[in-house]
Amino acid sequence: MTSTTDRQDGKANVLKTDVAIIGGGPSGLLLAWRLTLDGISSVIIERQSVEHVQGRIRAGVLEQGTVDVLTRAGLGQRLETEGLRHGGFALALDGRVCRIALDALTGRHVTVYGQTEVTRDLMAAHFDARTKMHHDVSDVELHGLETETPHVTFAKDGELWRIDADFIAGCDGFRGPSRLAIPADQRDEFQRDYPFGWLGILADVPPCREELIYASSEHGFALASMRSPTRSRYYIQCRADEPLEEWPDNRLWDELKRRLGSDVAATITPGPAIEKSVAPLRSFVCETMRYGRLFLAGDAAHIVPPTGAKGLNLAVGDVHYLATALSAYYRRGTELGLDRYAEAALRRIWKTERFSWMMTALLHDFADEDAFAKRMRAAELNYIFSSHAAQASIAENYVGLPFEDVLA
Ligand code: RFL
Ligand code: PHB
Repeated sequence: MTSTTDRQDGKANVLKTDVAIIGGGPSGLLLAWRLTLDGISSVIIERQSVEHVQGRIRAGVLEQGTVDVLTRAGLGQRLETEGLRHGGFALALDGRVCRIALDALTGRHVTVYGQTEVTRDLMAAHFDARTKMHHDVSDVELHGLETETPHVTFAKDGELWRIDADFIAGCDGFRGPSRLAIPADQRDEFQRDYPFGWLGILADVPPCREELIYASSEHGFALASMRSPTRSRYYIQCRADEPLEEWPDNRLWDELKRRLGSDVAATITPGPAIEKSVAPLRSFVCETMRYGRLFLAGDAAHIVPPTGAKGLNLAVGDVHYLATALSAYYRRGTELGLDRYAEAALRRIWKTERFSWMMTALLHDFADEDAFAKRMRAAELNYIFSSHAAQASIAENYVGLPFEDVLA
């Protein structure tokens, strides 16, 4: 069906579509694109402007499964030429380094390609296809989720709008309204907040190494990452409420060098920050990923701490399952995939939550950690450094767990 516009019901402009998508981040954009490819109509509503969505600096590492999903959806052209294939990454403990050889241990690799680029590719595809996207909307509300005729209302430029749809996809991140539209007594949620955050810096300087380095040091965790051969991304563990103004560029570069150790420090090229921000670390799962005609996907349903590089990859996994299920519904009239969506997605989500939690616990300094806990953490890292089996387990999770067939 094609979306139809502008019927007036007296008060609001009314849109009619198959799937109303709340949130135009990577989850919402990819879902809409997959539906478009299958001839299913959708309307995206997004709280922020196009420029704001495209400018957000977030994820950097794509699993091979994510690259495959994007490539199969015709979004692989720039990713193929500009993405950096990484066959390994390093774990460092007080200056000693252990390479996790992803390629040798799993036969797979990851691709460094920023979330900003994934978003740009998706937006470009939608602009070409003239997808209905409404940015800068406010007052988004979900209605009739338990009926067969759900709808969404919102405001834009002082006018009221209403979208009548068969389904609503909540792709509006951790703070969006979709999850909260599920009655609290019917929402099953699990959360762990960590007593620290990450302070990130993006700079147009060459990366210090060809592969990522995750470092645990007596001064706290640090990560050396990148976006391209000329753009670096670094992070340090900091307080969850760390004031950014206390971190002029020079102080941050000095701290990175201290935590990454003298060998790596010698190869760091400092430069002016083009972005600097603090992000809190959290693990969160809402197991109620379906409520009537509402389906949650991506950060709306779960958050992982960034230590495993999994947030965007999990979001793409959800969307792959949901798009497959919706396609089967519209093309073959089967609700099987929709009925299985939450349980199939959650199996992958919980395993990925475990990996992200484990990597976070392994590499960060915890304020309440006693001397014994510190020794256990060092012993665990030392074990990983010397064990092929332990390295294989980390590699298997880092490159990404396989997808299930949601229709089988
Ligand atoms: P998003 O990206 O939060 O998008 C949700 C969209 O919904 C909009 N929205 C609303 N729209 C309409 N009405 C409302 N009331 C709305 N409220 C919100 C928002 O404006 C937004 O546009 O969720 P989505 O699409 O599910 O995508 C998830 C990813 O963004 C996220 O998981 C990753 O960025 C996490 N992440 C990483 N993931 C990886 O896979 N690999 C990484 O290396 C990685 N590194 C990271 C990360 C996240 C980080 N931060 C800042 C949290 C590094 C960091 C520092
Ligand atoms: C990033 O480059 O932003 C990045 C890389 C790996 C992570 C988290 C963030 O684990």
